[in-house]
Amino acid sequence: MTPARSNLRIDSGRLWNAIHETAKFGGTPKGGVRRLTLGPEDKQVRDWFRAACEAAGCEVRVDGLGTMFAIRKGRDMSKAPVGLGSHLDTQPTGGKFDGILGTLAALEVVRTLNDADIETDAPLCIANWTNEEGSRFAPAMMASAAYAGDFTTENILGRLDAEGISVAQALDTIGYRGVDPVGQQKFSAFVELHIEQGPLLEAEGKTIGVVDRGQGIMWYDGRIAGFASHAGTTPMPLRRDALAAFSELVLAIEKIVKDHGPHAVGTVGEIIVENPSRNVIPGDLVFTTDIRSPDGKTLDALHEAVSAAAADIGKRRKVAITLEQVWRKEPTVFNTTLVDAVATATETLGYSNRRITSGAGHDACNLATVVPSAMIFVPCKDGISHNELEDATQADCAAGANVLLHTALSLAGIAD
Ligand code: HGY
Ligand code: MN
Ligand code: MN
Repeated sequence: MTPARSNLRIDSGRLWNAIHETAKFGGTPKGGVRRLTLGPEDKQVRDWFRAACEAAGCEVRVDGLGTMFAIRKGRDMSKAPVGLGSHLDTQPTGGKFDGILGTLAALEVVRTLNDADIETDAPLCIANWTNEEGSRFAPAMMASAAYAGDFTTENILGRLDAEGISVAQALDTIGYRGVDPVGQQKFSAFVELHIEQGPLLEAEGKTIGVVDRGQGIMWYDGRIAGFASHAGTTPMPLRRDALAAFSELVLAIEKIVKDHGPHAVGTVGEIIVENPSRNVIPGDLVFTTDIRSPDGKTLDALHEAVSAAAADIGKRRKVAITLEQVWRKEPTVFNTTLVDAVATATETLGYSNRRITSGAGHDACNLATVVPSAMIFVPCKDGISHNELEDATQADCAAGANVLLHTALSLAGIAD
């Protein structure tokens, strides 16, 4: 690569401005972003993203699950593009960087190549994957999972949110149900930049995480059926209290996961008591659970132990506990050639770095099952994410985007 090319850097201020400009779509008083997938705020950011990509000379296409693909032409259009990007949807109490950094850094790569009048040999393609977060519709990384063949498009279109609205209806409401079949857009490789969403890089003073693995994930839908009765007249030994049973199960899950540690985590993030009332013993409730480990056998052991605990608690408390595993994502091993390309770009740029396993799931983890894929991490403040306090520095975002730029150039080649 000529010295001029090797000295190429993204425009840090432009990337930083784009991150903060899009943060207004769903911006919260606490400085976070609430942009649930396929809602009105997601439409706003999608429209912004489409306009920005088209202004940068990309052709924007949308597939049947709303995933957006912005293609920057290369010299040889017979070659499959190098994929970049991430997601623009957020958690209910999300931040400005989760997903957004990777998607806007990919746009910044295109803008930088335009400014430098550099044509790549293979085309580039920025992806904005629909519903990475999985908060409104399950599972997480939903559209990239369908792209990877884990679910049919029809199955995903029929998924319902808590109000009974389907993915199909939500896509139609915001006008992002595209005509391209899911999976039509091919890639020669896919590289995703993301904040670490954990504490390691910051604690070790490292600028870049060269991601070589990702945790496996299991999601459960749970239900407990006890018996609603009078809070004042029902003797304690006769109660079939669904909420008391749930409470015991939550602590049992926490203990089981800790006993399988240190590389296992478990969370019960949602519970809804049906027809709650202060003076009625809870009869019925539903809940969800998220359990993860980088090791597939540990996932199996966790599944067995948690299922046994639910059965034991249900029997002792005379309540019916159902724990349905609704999603299992196997642990990810990223493509070594691509991981090495990220490492080479990072070393050439002189950024401190370390290999790292991703605790969070990402679209690149799904892509990795069908396309050579890799990820780049940058630190986030105090390792906080999925929280309105989520924060990162302009310098680290720029560093990550520069690694993305030079990794993309090494993979796509430059047309001389
Ligand atoms: O759940 C995850 O790991 C991702 O943030 N959706
Ligand atoms: Mn994310
Ligand atoms: Mn997230």
